[in-house]
Amino acid sequence: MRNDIGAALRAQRIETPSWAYGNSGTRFKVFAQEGVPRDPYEKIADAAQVHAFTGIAPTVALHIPWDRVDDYGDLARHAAGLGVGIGAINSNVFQDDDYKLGSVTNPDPAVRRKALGHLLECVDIMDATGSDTLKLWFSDGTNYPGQDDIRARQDRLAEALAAVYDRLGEGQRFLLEYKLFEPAFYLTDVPDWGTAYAHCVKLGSKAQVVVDTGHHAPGTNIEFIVAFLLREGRLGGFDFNSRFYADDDLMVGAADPFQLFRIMYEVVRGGGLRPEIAFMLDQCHNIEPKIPGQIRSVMNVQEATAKALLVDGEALAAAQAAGDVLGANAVLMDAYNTDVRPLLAALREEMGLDPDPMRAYARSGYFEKIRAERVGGTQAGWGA
Ligand code: LRH
Ligand code: MN
Repeated sequence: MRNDIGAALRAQRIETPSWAYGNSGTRFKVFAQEGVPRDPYEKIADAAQVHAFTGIAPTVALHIPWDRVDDYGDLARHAAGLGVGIGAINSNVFQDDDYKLGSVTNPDPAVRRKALGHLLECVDIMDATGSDTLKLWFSDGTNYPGQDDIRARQDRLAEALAAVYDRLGEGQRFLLEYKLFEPAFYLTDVPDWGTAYAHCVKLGSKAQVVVDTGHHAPGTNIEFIVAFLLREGRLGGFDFNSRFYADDDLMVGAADPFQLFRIMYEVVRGGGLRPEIAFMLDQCHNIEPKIPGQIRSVMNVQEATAKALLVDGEALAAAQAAGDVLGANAVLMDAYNTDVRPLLAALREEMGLDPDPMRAYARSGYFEKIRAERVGGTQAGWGA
């Protein structure tokens, strides 16, 4: 394997979400699972397992209030003791009764102040945990035309984002997440990358866009958005998952591994394989076991990245310059059709890891241990 590819793969960093280790589901049913964590400490212990077996998942994203604790410094020390760090802090202004008509865009100034208060509290938690990234997703929107004024809501949103931006400390940033629809079904106030990008550009370099791969209209060319935002220096990161229909939050690469490859190719081509870009998973393992689901997901991103790194850039550029349509496409497909599992198995052995993380985790007895220990208490979930 070329040294640069090996070095890039060893340096890859994928962040797992604390909420993927808790119970999750749909409006129809949340199927509880044995051994599920009861608190953020146990969630972080499970995330540390994913890092232990993959070697490339050293941080955990938190979600507030799902991961609220009395002492965030102690939680960060707990994580460090397990060999992981606290990643992005995710705000949550989508589950409080007061936010029915919106959070930062709500017509009621008192509700807007409450929402802003939560966002600023999340920056305090960044200070306490050493996190440098705040992730902002707003469920804000309307369900019927005329329900509220589109322009006024954008003014309110811009005002709140500016206040959060001003609160950010040295080395801190926020990532603004967009989503086409759900839970709002007529208008979402940050529905697409263009809206998120425009708000971020107005504020400054500490405001960047996060691309959640499940948040686009069917047929959207997501890798174009990635290439464009990278070129603009406004790609802050990804919420990786996959979907067949809507925001299904399935394992990344499971529904469309070719799309994930195309996205990672634009990341590699655009110089995006670097620590400033947060490669986060945002998934729900509604029916499958959660820790193996996360391990498989990290491996899916790793495989797509390895294939992207194998693209013969010189041959591709030559074919593109020559207008050789089929030749250029073939260069990309050759990389995509390369079985990278043997080289990744070898890489893991070089990293002192078992070449087969899924088998190694299954043999570790960790699941049997947590299933026996985690009896009683309240299993973690979305607390909706
Ligand atoms: C919204 C979203 C957002 C998170 C939530 C868990 O759909 O993608 O990133 O806050 O899922
Ligand atoms: Mn997301």
